[in-house]
Amino acid sequence: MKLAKVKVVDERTGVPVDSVAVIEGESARVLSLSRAGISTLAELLHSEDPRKVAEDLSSGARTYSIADVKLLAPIDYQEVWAAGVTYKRSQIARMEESETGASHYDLVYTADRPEIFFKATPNRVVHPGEAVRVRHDSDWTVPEPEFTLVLNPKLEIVAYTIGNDMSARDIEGENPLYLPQAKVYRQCCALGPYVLLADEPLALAETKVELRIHRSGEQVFQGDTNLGQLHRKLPELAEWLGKEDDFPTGAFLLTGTGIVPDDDFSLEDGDEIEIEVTGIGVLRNSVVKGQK
Ligand code: DO4
Ligand code: MG
Repeated sequence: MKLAKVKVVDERTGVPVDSVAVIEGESARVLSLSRAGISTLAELLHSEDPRKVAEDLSSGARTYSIADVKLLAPIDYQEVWAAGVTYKRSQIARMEESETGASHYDLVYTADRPEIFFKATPNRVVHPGEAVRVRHDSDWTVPEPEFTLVLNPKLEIVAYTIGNDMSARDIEGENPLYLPQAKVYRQCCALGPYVLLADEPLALAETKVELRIHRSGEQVFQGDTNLGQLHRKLPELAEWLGKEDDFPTGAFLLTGTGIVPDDDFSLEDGDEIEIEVTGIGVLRNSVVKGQK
């Protein structure tokens, strides 16, 4: 089952309100969450049985065409974290970009403990269709298309979504200690547009992650990978995140990129990014370059 956080105009009051929809093909069945005593997607996802809650609320729900609802990032109040160097492609790219840090990336790929870093708070996450940002002080920034885990407060994987871990490769490459500045800034992350409930088995090798970038109407990059290439197990990443830490509001965990454009590629103002993941959908965002 796929769910989305949506903004629709309340028929009674005429005021736009955030709600949750069950997505079936091109239609969105907008749920009356208050019937279940909840008010957010997170509360639904953190319930004992998210599918049952959504199914129960579906009866009598109003159906819209997806084109008529605004799709929001499926985040409420959770923190966003990310794993790094979880694919061979990322290990190689990181070693190429960093003279001083190359051995760290080499070591972390095979180490028991994965690289996990803080990525964003909800205010830094952009909605589908909105712009992600290239920092004004970066001349080499790329999108990182990442399969993303939605975790409840017990850090159980309750759903999957699509994430974009925007990364300033020049800042990260200059010195590994600059990682938080390369990764965390305004509009540094996109999530959505849908979450896929994780209550059915996931065929890793058949789950393709594809990145397409368009500039002035032309495709300037295409690359793909699949979850069979991921060097870590998904529950293992969630377990490491939870060691000696608490997530009372749940968390999103991006699981790393397996697609890195060639070193001469950087995003430009006005580019259009599409990240497609089998079974989830397509996350589309434009790019804005920050001004000094
Ligand atoms: O330290 C590097 C971060 C790498 C990363 O974000 C990734 O592999 O996706
Ligand atoms: Mg990443």
